[in-house]
Amino acid sequence: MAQLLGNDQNALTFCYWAIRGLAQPIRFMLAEANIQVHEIRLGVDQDGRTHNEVEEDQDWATHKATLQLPFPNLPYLIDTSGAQKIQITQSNAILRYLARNYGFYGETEYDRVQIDMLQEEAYDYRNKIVQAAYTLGDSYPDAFADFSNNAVPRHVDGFENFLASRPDKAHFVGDKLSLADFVIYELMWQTRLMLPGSISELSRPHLNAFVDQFSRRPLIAAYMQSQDYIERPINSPWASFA
Ligand SMILES: N[C@@H](CCC(=O)N[C@@H](CS)C(=O)NCC(=O)O)C(=O)O
Repeated sequence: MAQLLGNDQNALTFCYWAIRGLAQPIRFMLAEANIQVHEIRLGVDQDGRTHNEVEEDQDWATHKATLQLPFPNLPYLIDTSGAQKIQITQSNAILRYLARNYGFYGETEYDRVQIDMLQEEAYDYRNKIVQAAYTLGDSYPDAFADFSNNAVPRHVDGFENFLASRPDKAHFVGDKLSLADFVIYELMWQTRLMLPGSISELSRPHLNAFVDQFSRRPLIAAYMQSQDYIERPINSPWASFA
């Protein structure tokens, strides 16, 4: 059982759990490109009822058996618009494919190097968010303290300082929206929720303004108002921080 969005005649099929997780920057990129997509959300029914962990595993196992992905994983993207069917797993590969197709991969080789570097830096930081969020029970406070004392200063200050040094503070690369902005937006938005006050006008003003500006882009704002938008959970509902 899964929740199906859009039309199965759409050339693009995108599948993930019914959480933000690794999918959210991809969903935002598709919204900003104004692309209609057939989306499959596992772990919920069509009417939105959340499945338990056993049902979740079963959802994915059953669905996976219907696919021929070379490296089965979630998220995956299938594009049937061209002569050759394109099937992609690995969220960063999906983001780069969409960014190349829809003009979010910079203008020059310099831009692309910056984008790649920022994307990997963001993924390192994301792994630390996930490590804390999925530490269960009595160990969570220590994991959270490690996250807030070490990961946040290292990575979030890195992004703040990078942005502060740029002529165009609304974008991480060049003077238009790029892949880097989608992934960094999502993680800064999560950081604000996990650690209130960590990204504010007082604490990290450039990131604070960047997050606000990104969320006011017309197509992004419209997506956030739509029924398809997932505000929470960020992580699996059973995580310590969801
Ligand atoms: N490096 C992979 C990690 C993918 C991953 O760990 N996916 C999780 C959800 S966040 C999953 O449930 N995968 C299904 C599986 O491992 O079979 C990516 O960035 O796409």
